[in-house]
Amino acid sequence: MTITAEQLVEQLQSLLGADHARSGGDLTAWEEDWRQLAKGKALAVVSPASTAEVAAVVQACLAAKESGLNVSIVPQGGNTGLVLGGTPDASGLQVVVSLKRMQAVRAFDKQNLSMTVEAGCILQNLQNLAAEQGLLFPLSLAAEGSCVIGGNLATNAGGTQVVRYGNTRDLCLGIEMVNAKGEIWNGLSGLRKNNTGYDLRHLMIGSEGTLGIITAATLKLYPQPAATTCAWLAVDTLDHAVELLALAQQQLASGLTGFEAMEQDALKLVEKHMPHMRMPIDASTGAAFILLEYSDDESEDRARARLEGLLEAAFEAGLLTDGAVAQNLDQAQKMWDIREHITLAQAAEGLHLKHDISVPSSSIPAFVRKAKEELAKVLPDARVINFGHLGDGNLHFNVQAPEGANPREFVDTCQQTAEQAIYDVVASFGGSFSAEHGVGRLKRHDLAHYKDPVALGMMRAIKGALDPLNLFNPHALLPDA
Ligand code: FAD
Ligand code: 2HG
Ligand code: ZN
Repeated sequence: MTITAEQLVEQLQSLLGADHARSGGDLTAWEEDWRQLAKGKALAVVSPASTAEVAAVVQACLAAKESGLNVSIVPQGGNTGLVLGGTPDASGLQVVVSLKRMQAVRAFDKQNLSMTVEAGCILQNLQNLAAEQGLLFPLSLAAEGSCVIGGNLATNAGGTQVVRYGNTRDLCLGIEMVNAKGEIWNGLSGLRKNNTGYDLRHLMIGSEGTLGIITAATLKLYPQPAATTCAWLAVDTLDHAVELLALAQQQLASGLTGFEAMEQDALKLVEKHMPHMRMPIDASTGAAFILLEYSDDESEDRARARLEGLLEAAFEAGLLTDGAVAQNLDQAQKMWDIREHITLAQAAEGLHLKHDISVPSSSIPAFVRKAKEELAKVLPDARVINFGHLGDGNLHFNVQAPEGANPREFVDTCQQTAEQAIYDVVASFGGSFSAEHGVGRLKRHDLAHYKDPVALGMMRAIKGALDPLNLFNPHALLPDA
């Protein structure tokens, strides 16, 4: 006999208590994405407190699905995702499993440079925990006060330190998860070497909630650098920015921990919406600006000397038109604050189209020229807000509605036109239409169009084998067959 939606909700409430298995009432915080791009309707929002409770929730949903109820599960962390992967659709038949109550730090292993933490730990808390122990957990992004490590792993988040420490994938030694049978796999090995077959950890990382629920992870820690220093640099072309990157990589090697680029219009938007923020250099004076971070393992004096050495060489080579070096940590933080407020300034300006692309970093200037040219042919008045992680070849080539236009209407009517213009250029440079934010529900059609069909076929085979009933996040990542 089919288990009804009401019966499933009752069962979830008896498993977790009514406070932690909510149905009805205002569930906007879980049903709507951070950008307020779309609001769905959840059958229930459940907040398990342990891995065993996550498994029990999955088993209950699986039994309902097997009985004929078309229910599915959307895992959710901090709900800061930018591609609608963590919010339910409008069917009213999706159970949101929020991991936010699972915040335990299970182990902190100073000797082996690792920590084992539950999926709901807020990223910033983990950074602070490591710092209190004199160590570094380097994953860093503007949403770090709200996003949680399970969401970071599920999206393989990038952020601002990738140039030195890699993506979230590179920071994870092991995971614990609940699979589509409701079984728990404890893969929380802190081992740095383990060649015993397919690496299921890496299959889960970046799977966007489609293969299972990550409940805990063992993460890599690093020694803290002795000193970190920043410079804010003006360039007159992106060609010079890319030459500067090559010079910085050559001179600073692994000490280069951040290399962010912002075109003038992105900073103008921050000036407009956050007038209290002071630009280190007048934003009108450069075509683009670089926030360069250098970390030194020896001393502050050496950090300053090496950064100044690089800047001298860059000025001599004619790569910079102006530059400001942070004199202390407070000034460095203010530089990062400006960079990290671009997303908020864009949100304040209104709903917009995000294009989180990557190409080889050497191709960035040519890519930007061509993409702007192609976009202008189809949407001549649209405004490009371009910034990102230049050190990783990753740009947020975002497009804002024309001045005075209705942003929601613009997004609804122009998304496909803008995407096609931009992503075709991305593809011609051998790039990716999603560098770090993922695919979610928003970019499935792009995956269908741009992903290699053989790779897509193998992805479908994996999904079919691990989640044959399509219980986990069925409308995210993989396009319908
Ligand atoms: P959610 O948004 O809750 O979920 C994201 C996806 O992961 C969904 O598909 C969800 O189903 C799945 N998921 C969540 N938890 C689990 C779990 N435990 N098990 C299985 N699947 C799960 N991203 C970057 O990569 N780099 C950036 O620099 C960056 N900057 C940002 C700045 C701002 C201001 C904002 C709002 C977002 C930014 N993002 C960035 C995007 C977002 O923060 C990241 O994708 C982040 O990793 C999402 O974490 P979350 O906990 O909010 O996950
Ligand atoms: C960043 O790098 C984030 O700040 C968000 O990835 C980018 O707002 C965006 O498009
Ligand atoms: Zn980014």
